Amino acid sequence: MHDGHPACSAKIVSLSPTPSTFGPLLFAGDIEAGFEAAAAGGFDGVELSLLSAGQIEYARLESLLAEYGLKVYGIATGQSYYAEGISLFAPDRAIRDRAIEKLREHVDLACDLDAAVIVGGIRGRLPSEPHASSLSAGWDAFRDVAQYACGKNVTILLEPINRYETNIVNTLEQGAEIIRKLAFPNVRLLADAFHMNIEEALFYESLMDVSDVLGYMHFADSNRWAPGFGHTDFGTIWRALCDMDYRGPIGIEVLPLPTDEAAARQGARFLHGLSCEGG
Ligand code: LER
Ligand code: MN
Repeated sequence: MHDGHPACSAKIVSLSPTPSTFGPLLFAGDIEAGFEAAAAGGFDGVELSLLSAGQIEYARLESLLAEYGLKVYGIATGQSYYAEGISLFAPDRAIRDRAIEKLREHVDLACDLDAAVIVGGIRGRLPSEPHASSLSAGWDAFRDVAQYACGKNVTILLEPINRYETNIVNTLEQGAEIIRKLAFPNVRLLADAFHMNIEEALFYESLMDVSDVLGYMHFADSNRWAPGFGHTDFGTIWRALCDMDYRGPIGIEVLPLPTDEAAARQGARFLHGLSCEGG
């Protein structure tokens, strides 16, 4: 059951079925090893980072999920930008259209898996001073995907990302503002502790201020290692999640350091150690 306080939130770990240029994914290229570690760590499920929806054979995925007793909670889509330069805010319309098409395919897959689709890295990055026209075309593209997902009852997660990776939505408040303005029932905010550590002035206040739209968390420490391996103040983050009665998934999205296995073990240990009495 995952409908109690945040200590009962679904605990998940981010994996990639293929080797990836995007770093914070465990067992990249060996999905079975990832599932085995997720099950051994007592995770409820996984987030899959995919270059495209067709990258993983559905029947094999279903059988692995059944075998290890796991569920896919989220599909991460940023690899399209990092590996292929395909982004939702690209000034070139043909590239934006390609991003929309890819995201629609991710939505179809997510619909079958009862998972959410993350729009983070795939937003891309605009030339130094974002032009109003590119921004508005990008948000039109985002709206197109959100509308399509709405028809399929799939949640779209907008993830603010730090300034060194994108210049389109860095802070939680910027993300929340857009979500409130667009007013789709299926668009929620994904807060990643790694990006928050760079962009937010205060963990507690920034989270409480977006509690109306928050739907998913990524936990990674200040160095993007598993929580507990860096200096991020997770006690304060956890206090906010408890105070707002957060119930969404909590994912470990971390670098495979010192090893994939050690990162997964630490992520699991950390999540299992959280309670609403102390954190
Ligand atoms: C993805 O979840 C993320 O956190 C970004 O750094 C890149 O897409
Ligand atoms: Mn993230």
